[in-house]
Amino acid sequence: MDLPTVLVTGFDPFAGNDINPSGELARRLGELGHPDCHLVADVLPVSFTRAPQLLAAAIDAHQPDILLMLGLAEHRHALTPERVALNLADADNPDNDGDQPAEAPLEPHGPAARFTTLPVKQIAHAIDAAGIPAHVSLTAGSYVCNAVLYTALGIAEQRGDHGKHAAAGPDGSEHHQPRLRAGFIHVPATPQLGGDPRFTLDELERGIRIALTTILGTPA
Ligand code: PCA
Repeated sequence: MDLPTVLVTGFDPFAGNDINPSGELARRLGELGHPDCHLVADVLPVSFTRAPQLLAAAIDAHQPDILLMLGLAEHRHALTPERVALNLADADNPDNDGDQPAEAPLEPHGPAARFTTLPVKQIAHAIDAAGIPAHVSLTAGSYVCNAVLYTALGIAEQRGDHGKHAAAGPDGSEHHQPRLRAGFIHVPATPQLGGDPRFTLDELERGIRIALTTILGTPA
């Protein structure tokens, strides 16, 4: 049986930090892999314009069955799978391109919100049960992480929710795209960033591996 393809993404450092644990985790998982899937990884720029574009290109290139995006939420004290992405760009700080949108829609004609298609409660319970603080977060905020989640869920909707289906290719031919299950987990600051000493990169990696195992173990 073919193993499912999982795309894990993280982000570059931002807001004056030298590192972003989400990018480090994506790189690490891409190098080490996971026994139950074909794991590919990408690190996205913290840019309202470029991150959604590069994410869409990575989805096109890898055709994943599952997309797990990671980002840093410096002031949270747990791993937090996100329930909802909002059609809103409202930044307290400029992104890495110097853009700072205020109260702007991400897609002028898009829905107000899109819901993740990952089992967020099961993910949070499984991580928490392994001794790593985790809980479901209602929204991914209104910065770049929310923007990529909103974009990804829009792409996933276009692929349909009913398993493999035919889609017309650019040349009019039909090809099959796998259903895409997509979601986002914010990770807390590591000790290097002044975070809780418990949240070492190793421990965050353990938590994300539990999330992957949980996702892979739930039906598509
Ligand atoms: N966290 C930011 C953007 C990049 C990241 O790692 C966010 O929560 O939107």
